[in-house]
Amino acid sequence: MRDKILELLKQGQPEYVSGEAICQRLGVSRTAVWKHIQSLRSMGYEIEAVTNAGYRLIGVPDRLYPAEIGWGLKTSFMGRHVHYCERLDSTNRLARELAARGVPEGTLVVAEEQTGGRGRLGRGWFSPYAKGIWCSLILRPSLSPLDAPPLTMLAAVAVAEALQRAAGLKPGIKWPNDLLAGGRKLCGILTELDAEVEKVNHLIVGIGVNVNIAPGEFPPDLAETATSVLAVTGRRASRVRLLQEMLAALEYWYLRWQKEGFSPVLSRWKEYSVTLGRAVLVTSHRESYEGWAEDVDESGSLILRLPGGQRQKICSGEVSLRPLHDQGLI
Ligand code: BT5
Repeated sequence: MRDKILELLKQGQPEYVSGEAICQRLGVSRTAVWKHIQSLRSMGYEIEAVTNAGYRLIGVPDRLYPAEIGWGLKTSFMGRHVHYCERLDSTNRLARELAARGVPEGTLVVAEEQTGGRGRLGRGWFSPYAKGIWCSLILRPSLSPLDAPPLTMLAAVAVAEALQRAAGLKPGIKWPNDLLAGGRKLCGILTELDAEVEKVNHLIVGIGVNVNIAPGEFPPDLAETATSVLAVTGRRASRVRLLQEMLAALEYWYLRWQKEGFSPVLSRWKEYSVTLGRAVLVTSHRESYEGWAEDVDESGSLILRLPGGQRQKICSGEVSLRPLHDQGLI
């Protein structure tokens, strides 16, 4: 009911919507409307109430409320079911639980703050309150676990496009799926699988985007390596708008990938790549390789040209980009 009242106020903007009209449209009493208006105000909505005119929405809080995400969202299933939490240990952890309970494909878990945000290999993810997008999506593609890596690259492409559309910032993608701006990390993606030998049951795509974190707000260990939309552009960006663009781009590429395979995603990925054509150091399991990042193949693996001339295929690992001045490129 509260969200329906909010919708009427949004539709009415910038005019007043009379209390009477709300009562009639929704079949509730004046007192009930008043209670919901109070509840919206306590959530941070600014609503003017004027006798004989009605209610007018004049300010929307900077929160990733489901009603905000849904307003103007251009997807058919991605992000159509939202689990919102103000504070959560990890959106990936909750998404996993929900996926096991059978929630629909495209369900989104989003938190204003994560107290135990996770990176890969047990690392942490800094996720301060209302300053980023900390979210996880539940997908149920029919594929074998071996074919999952391209989906993470697909997510990186979608977030890169969304950043361009919503914040006017063109990030680079470092293989396989870190988004960088000015050489610093802007977004990280953590994909977790629940699979049997032959078949993926569900996949959790966890995405963390630093949006309105001021440069001085990063903890010391990230001060030199992390960045945010605010730090790069000098402007605060709308997290709701950015998330809506992310969901739209994710749905677009996910459907396209199901119809046409990985090829179109890979070409788009290459347009954003800051790894290919550069000297890199790759640490993979216990081995590390230095070489020239030559290509990414149809399975999402990185193809390195080693100093001896042989090619080395790498399925997973960490890439350090060698500074351009060490490569004689600048
Ligand atoms: C990642 O791991 O880049 C994946 C991060 C995924 C985070 C999202 S947030 C929503 C969802 N729920 C979760 O619990 N997680 C996902 P990795 O490549 O392992 O990078 C982790 C490393 O990045 C850390 O060890 C830090 O050095 C650095 N780091 C931590 N927080 C950061 C931040 N906010 N911005 C940039 N770098 C960060």
